[in-house]
Amino acid sequence: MRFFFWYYRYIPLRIEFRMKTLVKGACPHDCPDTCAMQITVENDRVIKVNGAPDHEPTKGALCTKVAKYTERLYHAERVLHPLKRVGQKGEGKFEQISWGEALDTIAGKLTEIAKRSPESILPYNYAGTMGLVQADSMSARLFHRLGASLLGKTICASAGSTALKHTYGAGVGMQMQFFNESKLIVLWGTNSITSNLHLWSRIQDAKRLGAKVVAIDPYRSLTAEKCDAHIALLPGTDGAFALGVMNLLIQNNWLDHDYITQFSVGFDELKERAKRYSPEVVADICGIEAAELEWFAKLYGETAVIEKAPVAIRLNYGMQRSHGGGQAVRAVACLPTLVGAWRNRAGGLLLSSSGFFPVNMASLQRPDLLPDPAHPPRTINMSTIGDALCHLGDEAFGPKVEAVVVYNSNPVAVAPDSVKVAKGFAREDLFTVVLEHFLTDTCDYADIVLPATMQMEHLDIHKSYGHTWYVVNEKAVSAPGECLSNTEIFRQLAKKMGLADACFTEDDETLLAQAIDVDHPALLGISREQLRETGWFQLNLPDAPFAEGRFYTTDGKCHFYSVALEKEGLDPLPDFVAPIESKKSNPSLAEKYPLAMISPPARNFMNTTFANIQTLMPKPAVPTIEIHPDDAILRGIKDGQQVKALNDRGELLLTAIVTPKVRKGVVVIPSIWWKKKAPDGKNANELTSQALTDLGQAPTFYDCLVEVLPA
Ligand SMILES: Nc1nc2c(c(=O)[nH]1)N[C@H]1C(S)=C(S)[C@@H](COP(=O)(O)OP(=O)(O)OC[C@H]3O[C@@H](n4cnc5c(=O)[nH]c(N)nc54)[C@H](O)[C@@H]3O)O[C@H]1N2
Ligand SMILES: Nc1nc2c(c(=O)[nH]1)N[C@H]1C(S)=C(S)[C@@H](COP(=O)(O)OP(=O)(O)OC[C@H]3O[C@@H](n4cnc5c(=O)[nH]c(N)nc54)[C@H](O)[C@@H]3O)O[C@H]1N2
Ligand SMILES: [Mo]
Repeated sequence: MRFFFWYYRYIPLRIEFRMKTLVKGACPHDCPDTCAMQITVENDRVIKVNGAPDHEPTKGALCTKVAKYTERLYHAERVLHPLKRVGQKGEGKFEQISWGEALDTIAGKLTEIAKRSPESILPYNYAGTMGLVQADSMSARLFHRLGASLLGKTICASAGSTALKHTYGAGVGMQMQFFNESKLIVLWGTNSITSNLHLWSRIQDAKRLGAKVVAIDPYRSLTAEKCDAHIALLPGTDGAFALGVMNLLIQNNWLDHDYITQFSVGFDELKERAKRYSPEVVADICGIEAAELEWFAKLYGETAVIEKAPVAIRLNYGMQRSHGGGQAVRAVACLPTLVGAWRNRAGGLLLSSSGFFPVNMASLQRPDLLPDPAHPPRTINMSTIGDALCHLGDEAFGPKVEAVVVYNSNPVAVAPDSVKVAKGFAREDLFTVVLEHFLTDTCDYADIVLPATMQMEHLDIHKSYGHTWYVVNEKAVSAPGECLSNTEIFRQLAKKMGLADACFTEDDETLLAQAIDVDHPALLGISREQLRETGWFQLNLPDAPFAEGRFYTTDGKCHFYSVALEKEGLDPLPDFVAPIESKKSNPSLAEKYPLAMISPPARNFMNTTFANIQTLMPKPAVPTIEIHPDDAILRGIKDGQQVKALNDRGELLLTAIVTPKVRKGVVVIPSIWWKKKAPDGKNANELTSQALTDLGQAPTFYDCLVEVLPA
């Protein structure tokens, strides 16, 4: 809905020329906050982007990146026309072509491959926009209809989401608006100020009301710095820490026996398992003092059980990017159940809220269009795209990939083991199409680049993984140049390919209506019209959804012991699963490459999005690596010096920042840079591996040993 007001309200004669419109938007980016935006439009141009003041999670504030959205929207380097490659793959040389030529070329190529070997076509997409309409609706229908390979969408959260599924039944937890009432908040593997700003403001409210805040993170992040305590364990050792806490909770009887008996499964088995993790064992694995663990367990246990005060854990994805990330999330997820923290709305754990949303994915994506839905095509894991594109095909793998269509993602920069990814995309016999806003590292390998609309130029609706409101995004302005929305591009492509199914003509309004199931109890009392009028809708949920069990598992209980995992031949109990690359688990590798590298988000980037906006560049605008003073001295590295980080997969140039903010033995590369913006055309993923996690087949970005040397 649009609201009109006068620019010069006392000069009504000029209203026709000076009318401003306020349009309701949703921030499209891959962030838990999913802000409601207020877009100010004048003469079909966005002149300002604000946070909606009356949307509870947003509270009128946006992060620095999105507050500057007009710089991204009206950027001089935006892709405005279809392009075809004229240089070598990777060179990034293009010339403008017409939509007709672009669609004819793509339709011809995909039709020919689909006839012969449909699984040789691969869509590659992620969360460049999280909108239910623009992310993967019309596109999924088209690829399903062709029988293309399916994509395993694992690159971000699947270790954690699989872990939660096997513990709580779904990606559900406590609600962000109650964190301000918590008395103890644990920020576990998350840098809230960077990646979850609107939760941070609640945490500050809680602090003012006397809450203690503890960070568990190998790095003294901006957030950790502002906490009351910081436990700097080694990367990938959280599972051991959580089991150590459990062991002490049990030994000291800091437990809510009633809650455990009524609402959990497998306490006795868990108790046995936890016994293996004495403070000494944990201290050794995590590289901390036993006293740190003892202090933390006492604080958590006593606050919850003796004081009966609400204790909250904000778990985020940092800790699940190591090989044992899945079981580590399971271990942490058991803690609030042991102390009965769920009884209070300000207690429990939040990793993701996305499981609360009743989204109608089947309507949007139409898997029934598959040639044989009972025998779906193979799934290619996006986290091992390097190996997949380099594979020439065999019995086990199936046919080699011959065409890849990329949208809402930048795999050449974000996928692990980048040398292989680039090598795969450089294959001369691979046909690559990229739908984009900018000429990213991935576009450089494309045969055809298609100009896509940005959020203010199309319609959408969003769920959130950090709060429980649907947020609608109305189209605010016309698209520039020849840009088309993702949905429109796939509609036109389907038409060119002669796909006659009626679903390929459905417009965005229809898709939006299909996305949400207004008859679901969580949406009780809302109509689609009202949703559009207000711009957002808070799901109907109890304040404390698990106060009396009612987890999303089949029996409504929290599964310490998971029969489902056991049936898959996996460990039914949470455990510490060591990193693949660490001093303890792989001493010979550590001899060559002794430093554990993590590459978490830089504050002003959103993955690689915004990493081409001049005013958001860090100062100095060069990729950096943070290293502990002791590790630096050992290597003769001085602050500000050029260094190279390397391992068997590759090497890259960085500027060293010598700082005690990283613990000894760890280095931090704030990410994710556009490779081509770096002096050597590389980023942190030159060093990361394609190894996967224990659960969920997710990448292990932070399970990566390197050496750092003066350049
Ligand atoms: N500004 C900004 N915001 C973002 C993003 C962005 O790129 N920029 N990315 C978005 C996306 S896609 C996601 S998935 C989320 C990610 O959200 P988070 O998972 O909260 O990511 P970070 O804020 O980097 O916090 C991760 C923290 O985990 C720490 N860490 C690394 N390894 C370990 C470990 O083994 N154990 C523990 N305990 N801590 C560890 C890192 O040092 C870092 O401080 O953020 C989203 N929000
Ligand atoms: N080393 C290292 N690597 C990482 C991570 C890390 O912490 N360290 N984090 C990982 C994580 S958590 C994630 S989620 C992934 C993220 O990886 P990606 O999902 O690839 O995220 P982005 O790099 O932001 O790329 C999204 C692209 O989509 C485009 N886009 C946005 N909206 C639209 C649209 O409406 N239409 C079209 N056609 N395009 C659009 C943007 O311009 C942008 O180029 O990266 C992973 N890679
Ligand atoms: Mo992510």
